[in-house]
Amino acid sequence: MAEQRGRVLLADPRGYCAGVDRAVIAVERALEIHGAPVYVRKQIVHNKHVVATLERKGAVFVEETDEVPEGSVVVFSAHGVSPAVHEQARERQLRTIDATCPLVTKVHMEAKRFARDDYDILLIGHRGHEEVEGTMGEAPAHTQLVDGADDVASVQVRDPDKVVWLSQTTLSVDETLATVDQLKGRFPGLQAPPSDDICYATQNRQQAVKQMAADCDLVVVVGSTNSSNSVRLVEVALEAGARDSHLVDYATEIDEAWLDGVSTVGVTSGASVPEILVSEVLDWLAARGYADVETVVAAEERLVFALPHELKPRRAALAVDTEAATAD
Ligand code: 2E4
Ligand code: SF4
Repeated sequence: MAEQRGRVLLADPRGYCAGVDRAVIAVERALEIHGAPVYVRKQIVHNKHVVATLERKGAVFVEETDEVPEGSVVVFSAHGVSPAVHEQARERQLRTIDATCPLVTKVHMEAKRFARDDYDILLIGHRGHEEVEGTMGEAPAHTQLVDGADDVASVQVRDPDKVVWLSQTTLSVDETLATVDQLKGRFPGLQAPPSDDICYATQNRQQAVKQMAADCDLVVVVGSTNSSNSVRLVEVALEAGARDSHLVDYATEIDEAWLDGVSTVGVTSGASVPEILVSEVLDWLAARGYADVETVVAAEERLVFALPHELKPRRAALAVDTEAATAD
């Protein structure tokens, strides 16, 4: 056994949220019902291991629906799609299964509603992220992207008393509040979303990291580099006082040098990360003298989402996409 070098603080909650669980099961269920190949537009969730595992089971990941043979089954990823993508799928007679997280759909509904009421919508989020592209697509003529503080100065609105901010679901809570404060400096009448757009899972994972960060010499976050919520956990850890923090997909990516002089290692994972990858990190650390694991609990999560309606038993036959048209 390795000589004891220090302890591990393990964040709780971490890993899969209800939306990811539902999306991954949706692809597995689609494969069971329809057989391989089942096409998936974009990565179902932003995790290398999840994508590779589903590929081995017969999922084929594509960037756009025009890569999917006409009449085939296609799953839309958890991050959501714009009405234009539903339309393209309809044109190609694709049989769609929409695995968009219901909490992303909620933001789409807010965007549609505020566009219908002729508001200017300031969408706080990361340029190029799939979720932002999907949400903006609901009301492109009414929506401006605010990708952090640098964009605040260039925002233009028609009526400063008819402006609302919405956001991507996986942002840093603190950074978003700071951006909102700056926007309010320019538009005092700015309205807030009717309920939090940054979702419960994002908030809870950030809160757990905050609770342990100041006690950690190193925080290892398990997650992929294109996973917004996972990347945010590294930033939150450093912001909240961790001496060092790194994002890894697999335990084998941890550099032994990161452990020099380290007595407390924090471990957490993004919302798209299967627990097996965290277990492998804990084993890797235990083999190097960090076998003592203490859990840091920030919240209890019980939320479970029903599967997409296209997969419900009574509706085994898939309908051709019938999503309502855009508000614009
Ligand atoms: C859908 C919405 O958005 P992010 O890059 O964090 O996605 P990821 O797939 O890593 O996490 C799951 C998810 C999916 C989060 N929000
Ligand atoms: Fe849904 Fe939140 Fe999970 Fe994203 S992180 S899939 S919004 S529950």
